[in-house]
Amino acid sequence: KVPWFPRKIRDLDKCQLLVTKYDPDIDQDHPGFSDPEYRKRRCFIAELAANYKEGEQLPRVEYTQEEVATWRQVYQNLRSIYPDRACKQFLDGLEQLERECGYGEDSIPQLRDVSAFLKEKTGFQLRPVAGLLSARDFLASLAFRMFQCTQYIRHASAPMHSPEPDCCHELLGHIPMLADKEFAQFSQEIGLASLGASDEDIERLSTLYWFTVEFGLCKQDGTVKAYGAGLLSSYGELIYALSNKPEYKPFNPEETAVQPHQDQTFQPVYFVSESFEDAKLKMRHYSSSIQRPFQVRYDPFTCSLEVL
Ligand code: H2B
Ligand code: FE
Repeated sequence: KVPWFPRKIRDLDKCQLLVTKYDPDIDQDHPGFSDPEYRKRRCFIAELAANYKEGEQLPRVEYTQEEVATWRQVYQNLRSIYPDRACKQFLDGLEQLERECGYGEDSIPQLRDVSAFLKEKTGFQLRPVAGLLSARDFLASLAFRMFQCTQYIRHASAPMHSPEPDCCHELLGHIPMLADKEFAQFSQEIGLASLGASDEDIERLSTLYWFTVEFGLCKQDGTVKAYGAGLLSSYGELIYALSNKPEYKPFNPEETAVQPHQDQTFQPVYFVSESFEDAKLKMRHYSSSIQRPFQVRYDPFTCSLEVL
């Protein structure tokens, strides 16, 4: 039996299954666990996402001075090491965001503005999400060029690390890459491959997503650069990943899909692609090997899927 999957963009309102992991209300090790103010704030922002319905204006959040101070620290630190370590698509996207979308250290960009920016560049759009989503729901939204984005920020006591996605991770790690046409297509294709797939195939696609979109490295002009959002939003891991201390393996979906991984500390191994083009072609080949009793095609005019 084929698991349910969204057919039209409105169905993404039903793709909101949260995974309770690193929850500041439950997890005693969360940096915000013993800060009732922070937990209240998180609940408020989570409510905005929970009440959001497809087609509505994205909620704006009035960030506090303390939140902006955290953002500033993250922005300054990372911005200073991007030029040597980030791939050129990322740097190009970030520069455009700085010029055209108000990116900078002085304010946290609003999802509404960023979504409008991306829509013009690659057709990607954003919707707010309350926290960590199930892999199936998260990947399904990519099929529609929709990126589910958290809107809260990490706790001020730990600006350099967040155990869960937060707006620094989304806005600095993911968004500049989603402004690149080829990367946008790569992301959507992973999403399309996930629709109606078995739990085992979702697990493998999720691992591939992890070692590419989150922690991927690629060759550019003879050196290795980062394109993964988990790297581009973590000062410590971005330096570590390119330090020659970890293990490097060539990106090869069959092998990468079954590589064990964890999210507690830095990755012990990273996968290096020859180029985006190469990663995309290899992923496409892998995806076509996933057994499904139907084919899907995305219709950009209606933002819906044709199931053949
Ligand atoms: N949920 C949210 N909110 N953001 C993510 O970046 C994210 C997610 N990534 N759920 C997913 C899981 C990813 O790690 C893969 C697909 O499992
Ligand atoms: Fe992410």
